[in-house]
Amino acid sequence: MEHTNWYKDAVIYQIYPRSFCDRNGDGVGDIPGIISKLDYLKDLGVNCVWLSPVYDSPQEDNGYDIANYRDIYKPFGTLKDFTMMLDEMHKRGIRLVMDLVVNHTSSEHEWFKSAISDKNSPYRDYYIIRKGKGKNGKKPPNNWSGFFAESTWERIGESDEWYLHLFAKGQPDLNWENPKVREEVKDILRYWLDMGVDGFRCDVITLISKKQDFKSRFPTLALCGKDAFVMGPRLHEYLHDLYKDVYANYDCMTVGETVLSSLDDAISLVSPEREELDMVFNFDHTDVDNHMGVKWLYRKFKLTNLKKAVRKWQIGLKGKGWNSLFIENHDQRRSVGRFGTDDKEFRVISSKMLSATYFLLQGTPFIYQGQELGMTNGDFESIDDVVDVEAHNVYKLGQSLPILKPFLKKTLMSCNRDNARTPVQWDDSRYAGFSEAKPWLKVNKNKSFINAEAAIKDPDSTYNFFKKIIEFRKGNDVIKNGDYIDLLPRNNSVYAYVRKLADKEVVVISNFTNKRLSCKILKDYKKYNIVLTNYVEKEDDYLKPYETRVLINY
Ligand code: ISL
Repeated sequence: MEHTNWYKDAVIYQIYPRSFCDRNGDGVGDIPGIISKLDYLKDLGVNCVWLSPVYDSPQEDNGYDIANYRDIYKPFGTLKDFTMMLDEMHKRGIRLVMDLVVNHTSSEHEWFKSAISDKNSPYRDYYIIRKGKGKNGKKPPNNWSGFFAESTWERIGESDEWYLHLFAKGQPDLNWENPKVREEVKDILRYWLDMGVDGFRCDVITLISKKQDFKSRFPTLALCGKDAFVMGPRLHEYLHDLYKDVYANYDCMTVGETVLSSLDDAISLVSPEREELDMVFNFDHTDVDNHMGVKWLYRKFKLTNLKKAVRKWQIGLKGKGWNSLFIENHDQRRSVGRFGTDDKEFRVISSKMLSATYFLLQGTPFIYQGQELGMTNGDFESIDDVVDVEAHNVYKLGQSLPILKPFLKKTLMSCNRDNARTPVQWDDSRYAGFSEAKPWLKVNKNKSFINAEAAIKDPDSTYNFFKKIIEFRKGNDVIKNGDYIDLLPRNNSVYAYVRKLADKEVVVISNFTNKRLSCKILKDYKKYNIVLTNYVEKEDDYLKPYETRVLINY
């Protein structure tokens, strides 16, 4: 089947179903809730949805722990609801990309339950089970540490054997060395593709192949052993195999979440001739305000670091692969109030500035639910307001290791993942129009003025700015294929770049500070037409706080 590469013209909206819209009144979002908002999405102008997991799951990690790959988590709805949603999306010209979580299953998956209850189970080798160390194997097989601030090994009952889990205990890693596991994954992919879904966002896909020595590594602060499980030795082989046996037969797309991977890794994954993945999500730009990729270790934001990360990927992938563009997702805190911006006085202005700045880069843009409303971080008062398993593990670690306390004091509340997971604010009613019942996670008080109902009516809202920018992007060849030129790589206040295709240029000039600044570069583009901006009044040589201007010469 010919791949039309439709994703290169897509604007993708990520739905985190638990927090999107609740229609059955249980305080948890659901598929009927999504269906009820499809006209809203159509109106916004997006033409593809990435749906975070809706599969049957005990929800230890909100669905990233799957107990049955072929069914829907009951509180979200049924398979019938799902096919209706898919149908309604397609009717509106919206494609659907599912989340594919196959580095691990849930510990409630039948495979795992069988694997640990019976040594002779045919599913035993579906997982990574190793003998422990020490007397009676009471110590874990090695010292690897995982993503959720806990050991990566869990002992199987009182036995001398342990299973590997790079994430929570309830997320045992699958053993991809076993060809049966790979065939199971292919069957799962075909099941959903045959139903009509258009592609997959492949969760932590760079972790599926592990070095088989399973030896301890030199101890490190975070992710000890990562050389054994990031970009493992058989990753390319596994991905190509999926491509050849499955993706090649459908006009679908894949975007891989590639934690801790370099630009060279990415090139090796998305170069079209290799037939592995279409795009990857890299995190260089979201790591600019932390140390060593650990978000709890906050580092002051510097615009030049952001530009450096963007430059590296815009130029590095040019002609070799396709970029994904995002500044928010369900694991990141909200963008407004981040990257040097302000989520109070200049909230609307700065959210518009951020959107113009990332949306017109080369690649496929993603919008995370609520980002189009300029939604802010949660207004959590204490850890008791937070649900996320990762945050609770980190909190416990902080309690046991006082040396971490000063770091965590600031970041536990402001950086935890629930900041992006608060219920979408549809209106200013008690539960923000998300639900009739008390939601599973606290609604932000600012729903009284940040909500979709108000935003749709207000021509100056972030929402209406997004509509314009999506419209401007549509079919624009300069944005799709033009070169990227960073005009002020060393400037820490103004981000200015050109997209250029033959003699056509799109120029974006954004002030990343809350000050009015003189900006010489504006003179160079005096004759260009302003197509988008977040202020009505403009000065020739000055940028107002968080001002952005998008200019064209054609
Ligand atoms: O959010 C992170 C740390 O705070 C990331 O390291 C995150 O764990 C990593 O990007 C992998 O994320 C994906 O897989 C996880 C799941 O919890 C995340 O929601 C998902 O996006 C395990 O499936």
